[in-house]
Amino acid sequence: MSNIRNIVILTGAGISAESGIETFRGEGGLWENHRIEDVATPEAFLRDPELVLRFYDARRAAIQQVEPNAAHRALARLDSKWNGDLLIVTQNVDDLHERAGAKRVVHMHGEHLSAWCQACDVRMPWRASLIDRPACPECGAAALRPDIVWFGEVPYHMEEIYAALTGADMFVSIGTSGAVYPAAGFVREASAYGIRTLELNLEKSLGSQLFDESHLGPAGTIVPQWVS
Ligand code: BJW
Repeated sequence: MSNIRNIVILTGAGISAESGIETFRGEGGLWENHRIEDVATPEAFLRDPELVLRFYDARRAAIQQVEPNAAHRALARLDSKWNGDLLIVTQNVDDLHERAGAKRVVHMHGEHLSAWCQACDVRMPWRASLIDRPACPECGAAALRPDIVWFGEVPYHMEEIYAALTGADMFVSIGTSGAVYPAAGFVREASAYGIRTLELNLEKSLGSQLFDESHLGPAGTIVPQWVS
């Protein structure tokens, strides 16, 4: 990586799989027989808020019981020693990159440990349940929801992400199936800018053929190998 100065690293559910968090589209990727596309939408929340809040309460509780793995720790090491620009863009809503020590992380699909009041538009740290529709501590309205980007909503930090991508020398995609846009399109955009692209994944993703290079294997093994 001697000629590489600026890196954008995209991570997906696969990087947290070895910490014990299930991926969305693999085996066991259904929750009570609901596909993620059926519970992670504003329409689902309007139709059946109890179902959606129960889903997120269970996931919020679960991520607080797991630990970062070797792949999160390897990226945190890279983050701390890297002299150029480095940005970890995660689609994940867990906090495992931060708990491993990474500093330069943006959560494009939101965060489990945050709640968003739709009445006063304030976001606040949140570790407990939301199912009882507690009042917003800021404005008192019963309008809190998970601070998660659902299908049809605009992902967070897009300006910062595209600015980093256009200035990058290398784009690395780790543990994502390439099924969900706009993240799935980053490799095409990176290639169009002439940026070197690398995929690290358990199996070939949907856009695998678009990468310059692809290494297959568990993230806990191949990410530390790449970083070292
Ligand atoms: C391992 C491993 C190990 C396993 N080691 N690897 C038609 C065409 C194109 C686009 C659209 C369309 N119709 C609608 C759209 C847009 C839509 C979309 O993409 N839909 C698709 C289903 C087609 N996208 C949106 O609506 C987004 N918003 C948007 O586009 O706004 C417009 C806009 C964009 C930009 C600027 C301005 C406007 C919003 C998407 C929100 C996604 N939200 C979710 C849920 C939140 C989290 C939660 O509830 O917990 O985010 S969906 C879910 O999928 C989650 C994930 O972040 C996301 C991606 O999944 P990921 O991470 O790739 O996981 P998996 O399970 O799919 O894959 C895991 C991978 O890991 C696999 O490859 C395994 O092999 C691998 N793996 N173990 C290494 N040990």
